[in-house]
Amino acid sequence: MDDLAYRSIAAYEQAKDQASAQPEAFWEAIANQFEWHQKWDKTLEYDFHKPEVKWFFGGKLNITENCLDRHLKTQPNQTAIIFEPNDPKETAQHISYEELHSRVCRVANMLKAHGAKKGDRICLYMPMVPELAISVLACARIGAIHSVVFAGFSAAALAARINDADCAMLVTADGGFRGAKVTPLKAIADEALTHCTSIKTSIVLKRTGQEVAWNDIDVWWHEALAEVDDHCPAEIMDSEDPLFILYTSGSTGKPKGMVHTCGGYMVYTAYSFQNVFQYEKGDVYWCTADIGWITGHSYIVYGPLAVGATTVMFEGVPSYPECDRFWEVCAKHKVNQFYTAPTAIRALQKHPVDLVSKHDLSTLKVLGSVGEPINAEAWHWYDNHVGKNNCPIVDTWWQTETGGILISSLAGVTPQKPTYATLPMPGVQAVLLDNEGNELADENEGILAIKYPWPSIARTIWGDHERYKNVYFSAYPGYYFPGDGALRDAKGNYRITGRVDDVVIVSGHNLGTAPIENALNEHPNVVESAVVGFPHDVKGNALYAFVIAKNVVADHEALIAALRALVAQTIGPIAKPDRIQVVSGLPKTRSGKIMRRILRKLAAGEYDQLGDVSTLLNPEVVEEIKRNS
Ligand code: 7RM
Repeated sequence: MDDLAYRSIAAYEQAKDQASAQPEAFWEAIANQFEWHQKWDKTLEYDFHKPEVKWFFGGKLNITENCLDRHLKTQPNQTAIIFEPNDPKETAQHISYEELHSRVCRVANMLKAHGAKKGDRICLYMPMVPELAISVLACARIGAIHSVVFAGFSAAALAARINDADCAMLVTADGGFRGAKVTPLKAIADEALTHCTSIKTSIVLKRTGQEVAWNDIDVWWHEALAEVDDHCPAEIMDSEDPLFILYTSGSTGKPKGMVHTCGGYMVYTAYSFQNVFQYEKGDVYWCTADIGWITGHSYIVYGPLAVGATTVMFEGVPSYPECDRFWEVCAKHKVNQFYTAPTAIRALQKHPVDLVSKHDLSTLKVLGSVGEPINAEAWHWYDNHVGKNNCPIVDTWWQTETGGILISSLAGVTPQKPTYATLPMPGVQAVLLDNEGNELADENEGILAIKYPWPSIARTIWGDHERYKNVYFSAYPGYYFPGDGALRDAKGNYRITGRVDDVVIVSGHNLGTAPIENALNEHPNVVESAVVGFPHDVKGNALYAFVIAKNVVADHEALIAALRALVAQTIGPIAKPDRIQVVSGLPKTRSGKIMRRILRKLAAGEYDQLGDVSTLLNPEVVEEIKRNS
């Protein structure tokens, strides 16, 4: 495969021009670099009003042949995955492309031996160990649709996702190591499965060695694997067959199962990986995300492997055993590209800088940021102390729904600007809209929208195409609406200002406020609740819950503790509100709609920006909330 990256500003400009003049020819040339069993009949078919998007339609391929088999001819001994365990005393693993290919084929055969077939949904609820990446690829090998559920999610959240996709199989582990904690994954999965009927087999990887309960459907990974060999021809897939489902929260209670398909997703993740990070053969690249999020799917597994890169997988957390773990690992594995989230940077920035400076970070060439807007202070700390003012920073804007990075600078090729994601990638047509859906020109602020498809756009929400249409294509007909606001400078650089809907990004995690409210409302003593985000110096945003109690409670602290536990149990610990205030009422319009805008101001302590509250049904509660906050 040729180098997919534009290595100079001239090459970039040329690509940008071609992409806007002849978008289909532009993407065809990129798609032609991959191995297809059969070339496509139609490059693009789309209608944002329907909505419908098809890329490389009629093409036949298997993404794992592009991520694995193809590299065996040219670089079988190249390291594909470097696994850095949670415990630094445990030996790191280097898995070559040849070994990865063999292990993926073997696991693929294990899945098949237990009944998995093309089109089945397989839920993966696993720690960040190589077997997770291998399971992802094994599903893709046999044409099964993987649905990875982040191992920090609760039993209830896991059950809801298994049931929504009607998964036939679960792959999990006895437990997972994360910092000083051990998560009892098998026990959580067992609890989840009491609410699920579709799972016929549950394969259990031994990771921690802890005691686990055993059920009829359970199979040990190592025992099942011993029964199969590593010869597994790839299932030939249509370009538009689903590759995976990944859930992301929405503004109503139910998570949205975003569906990505084989051909377009492969082309776009490889293209964006290579261009944004300017990866060069032999470099060591590390993305610190979890494979349970889209960042891990696209930029730990598929994008890097599609271009034959060496990708680091880290099991642990930045603060274990000490708060210099990231820098220690960068030095240990001689990392060249490092990709993390602003929330991690802000947390690490609080510690003495010698925790960074004592490590040799001289191999670093590129730094990346993802998940939320990066504030100026964090940007400069990252630039000064980690990059030593010598590494371009790519601030990458994208979503679960977009599959890959849509707005970012290309490291060292296009100009960076602190706090700006900068320019759309060649082939991505971003615009700013006003509230009426008119395109805004020049320097401006408005609603971010995309007016032409790119190959990795999610094709639907699993089982609910109507919702897909309503959420992304109805507010501004003819455009894809991501739900973010942005401003644009005179040079066309975008700065993402944040969500314009009811999703709050906490420590880089996209949390819908509605499911959290639903969880709070489950408590017998809660009448109603409203959850909003407020600025937090480490997490970016934190959650503030306003709760109306049924009975006048003497002990607010006990109720608050119970509510936090309830949210952790229903959704997961990351969704626990930082603040919970018991109130006698919520500010409402006369038609009964909660005024979240006012709650956001109250949560942020911006009392002088409340605006006119006299039109409220109950203006007195605003005073009460202020008094008791
Ligand atoms: C990749 C990911 C998506 C939401 C998105 C934004 C926010 C992500 C940036 C960002 C400002 C960035 N997928 N977001 N990246 N905001 N600058 N570079 O995070 O589906 O989990 O979240 O995250 O609001 O809509 S996600």
